[in-house]
Amino acid sequence: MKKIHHDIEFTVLRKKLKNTGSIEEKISLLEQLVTLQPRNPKNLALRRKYREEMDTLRLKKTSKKSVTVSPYDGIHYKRLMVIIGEANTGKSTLLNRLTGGDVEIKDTPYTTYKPEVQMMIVKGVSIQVVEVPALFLGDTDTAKYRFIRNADVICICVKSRDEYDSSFKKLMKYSIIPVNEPLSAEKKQQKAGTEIVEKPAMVATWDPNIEVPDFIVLDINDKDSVSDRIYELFNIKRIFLALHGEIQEHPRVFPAEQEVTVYDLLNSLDKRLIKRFKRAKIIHNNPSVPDTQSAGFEYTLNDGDMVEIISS
Ligand SMILES: Nc1nc2c(ncn2[C@@H]2O[C@H](COP(=O)(O)OP(=O)(O)OP(=O)(O)O)[C@@H](O)[C@H]2O)c(=O)[nH]1
Ligand SMILES: [Mg+2]
Repeated sequence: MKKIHHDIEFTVLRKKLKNTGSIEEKISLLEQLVTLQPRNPKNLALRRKYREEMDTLRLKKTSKKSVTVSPYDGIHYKRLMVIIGEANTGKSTLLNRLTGGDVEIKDTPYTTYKPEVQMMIVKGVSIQVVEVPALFLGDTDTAKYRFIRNADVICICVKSRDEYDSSFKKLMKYSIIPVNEPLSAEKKQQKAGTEIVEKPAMVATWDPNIEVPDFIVLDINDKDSVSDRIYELFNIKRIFLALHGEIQEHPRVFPAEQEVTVYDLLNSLDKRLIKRFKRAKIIHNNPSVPDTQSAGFEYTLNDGDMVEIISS
């Protein structure tokens, strides 16, 4: 008798479920439905379906709760440079110069109100460049500073020496210390947790008279000098590859301090290349060594070298 009662109860709840629109009520009805033990095979099949529906709705409800609102969340990168500074310091101007972007530039401060994401190619290496909305006094946007902590290189735009000092203080508050040099291998390991992180940095300005102790200060309009400095601060090594006689446009990138042999290169590409390897033809970037040279597995590659793999 009890089981028959469950079938009736099941039908009643099922009708209620059909007529409700709210997620909470639906979940509550489904929770009751799945605990019933109907005998009718049709109801049993339905119960299975309801169990799945309940899981889906629960998931929907929790994921709605944990929705993140930081505009920085969706920005993924391998190499990231951020342009930061107070309002109206030429951040967008520099971003557009470097990347060919078309970000809005205006006399009024705080024109850039959300992170502007662009891409630049330096010596064949792609780098994501993001203008972070202006830093300001009393700024409590922790997502913004967390994003800066995760950057590889920062460029601080300033209109005056004082502005550099106040930007520096704001960074310090979040334990970010700009440094005028690339990071050592050891320091690269520093994770963006709560501890102090050092960031290779440069200062960019319109005013040629501004000096910042210990820092290279560059002209915002001098795209080439800024690009060169960016490359230095990333501290990387590029190996260009030629496969089937064609040089690939984008090089493989390694940390500058890492020793990269022909073997390491093949290993990072496709292990099958190791098996078929006969020799490598190296075309040097370095003018002091003979132009082309034949090399084996152990040969150590330098920044800018081009490698053609001869395989069987
Ligand atoms: N002093 C000086 N100002 C310039 C020069 N070139 C442009 N500006 C002005 O600087 C203003 C700000 O430039 P933006 O590149 O928008 O500066 P921003 O730092 O991105 O500004 P926000 O996004 O508002 O924080 C612009 O209105 C330009 O007119 C220059 O060579 N010297
Ligand atoms: Mg701007």
